[in-house]
Amino acid sequence: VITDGGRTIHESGAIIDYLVRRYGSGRLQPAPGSDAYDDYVQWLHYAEGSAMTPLLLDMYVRRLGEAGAALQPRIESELANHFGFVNAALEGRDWLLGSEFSAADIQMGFVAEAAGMFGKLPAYPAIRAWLDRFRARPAYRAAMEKGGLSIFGPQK
Ligand SMILES: N[C@@H](CCC(=O)N[C@@H](CS)C(=O)NCC(=O)O)C(=O)O
Repeated sequence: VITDGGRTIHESGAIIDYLVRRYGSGRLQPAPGSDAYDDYVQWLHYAEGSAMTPLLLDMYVRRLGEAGAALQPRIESELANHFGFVNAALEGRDWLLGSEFSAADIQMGFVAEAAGMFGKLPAYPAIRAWLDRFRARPAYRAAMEKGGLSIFGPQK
């Protein structure tokens, strides 16, 4: 949640969209109306709307031990489905939209960090390489120093 100019905005994708539109001066997003913009909006929704779901289920269901074992195959197949999709989208490109870094990378970046923390990335080298690329960006490093990602524990 952010509050800006007396307005409160919630939902991470909407917050990113708000900040980019209001303060981005045209940076970090493709031209509205372009095909790339449609892809950009899709990634903003996909991150928390779809990709995070199997990661969270995996985290919670593991805590059930044997009681959750019957659910694990379905969770594993959804992890492979989503992370295979993201990995394929990143193969042969630096950023989700191609050669230009965008706020879609920022929004999806948290998914990649979480997947890394849960030890899921060895099977997805394109996601791993992309994670390393955005971790190397000075602005990302500054954000990590300020906010960090400690909610999920140490990184793997
Ligand atoms: N609608 C929210 C969803 C945020 C959310 O629940 N994120 C999950 C995955 S990143 C989370 O932090 N879960 C931790 C937990 O439930 O313990 C948004 O996108 O702003």
